[in-house]
Amino acid sequence: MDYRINLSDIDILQTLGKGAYGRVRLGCMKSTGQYVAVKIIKKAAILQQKEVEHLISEFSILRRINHPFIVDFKGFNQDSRYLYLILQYVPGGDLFRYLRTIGKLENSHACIYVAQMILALQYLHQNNIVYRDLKPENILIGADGYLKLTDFGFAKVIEARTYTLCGTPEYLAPEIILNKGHDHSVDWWTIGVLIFEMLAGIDPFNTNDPSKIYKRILSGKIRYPQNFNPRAKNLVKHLIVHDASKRYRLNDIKNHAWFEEIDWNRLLRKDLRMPYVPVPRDPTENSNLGYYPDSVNLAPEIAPESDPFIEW
Ligand code: ISQ
Repeated sequence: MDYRINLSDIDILQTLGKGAYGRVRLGCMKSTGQYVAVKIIKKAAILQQKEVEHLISEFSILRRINHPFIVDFKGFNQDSRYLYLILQYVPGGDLFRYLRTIGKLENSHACIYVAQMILALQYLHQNNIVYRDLKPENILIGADGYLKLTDFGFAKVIEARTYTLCGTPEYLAPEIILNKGHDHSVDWWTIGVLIFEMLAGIDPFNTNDPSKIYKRILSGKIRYPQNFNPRAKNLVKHLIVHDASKRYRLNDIKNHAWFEEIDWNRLLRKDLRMPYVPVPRDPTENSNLGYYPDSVNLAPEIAPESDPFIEW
């Protein structure tokens, strides 16, 4: 399947978000009126080899995955200056903004939100992808109130664990025999941080002095607010664990008492009631997604043959 989408088929509208790579703008498919999100990446900003690799990896991951709690990939294009990733438009804003607006989440709401991210990570891990960048900014709220994970710029494809089937076993490390890749475990740490932030309204390592943040993470000390749900606290204590081999992983997490109320199968089928459903609105009218000046010039451009195109 060819994912190339003609940019001349899209009206490019206001900016939805900004990052180091460039920005995400709202687009409207001229033929259908359907909204899309267009992630615009400035080639000049990604000249370092590592960043090019991240981008190629983001693209190759997005094109092969499909999950209810992950933003849908629609296509891509490029011209001499920009790369364009065309994604599903998710209208409810991101969880960062939502959290800052309402302060913190009720326990049952946090639980059902985190559960969706666990299913998204489970799916990615099953497909040998580690996400590595879970945070409220990367979680969008869909029109139906279900969440969508976005931004695969840091996601990494890891080696499929097939070593045990080939080669001699004498040299196999226990974590390979036991299929306990430490790669996945970084995502379970971030689930712990996410649970804390949703319930406390602030991340567990927050400090006024940004230079102290690494020290705080490495110190391992976390202070829980008084009213922090005890089951959630128990779970976080098993996730924010320095020794990755001792950290809870998928089954420990899904079977934890904090998720007692969650019917994982019904959740995956989107057969549960969501705590918050965004009010439908015209996305081109003063959005709740924040104001970013639309300074990127998107005049359609036909690229000359010699352009430094990136081969996907
Ligand atoms: C889709 N819809 C709204 C905002 C977005 C931001 C980043 C990536 C995809 C998005």
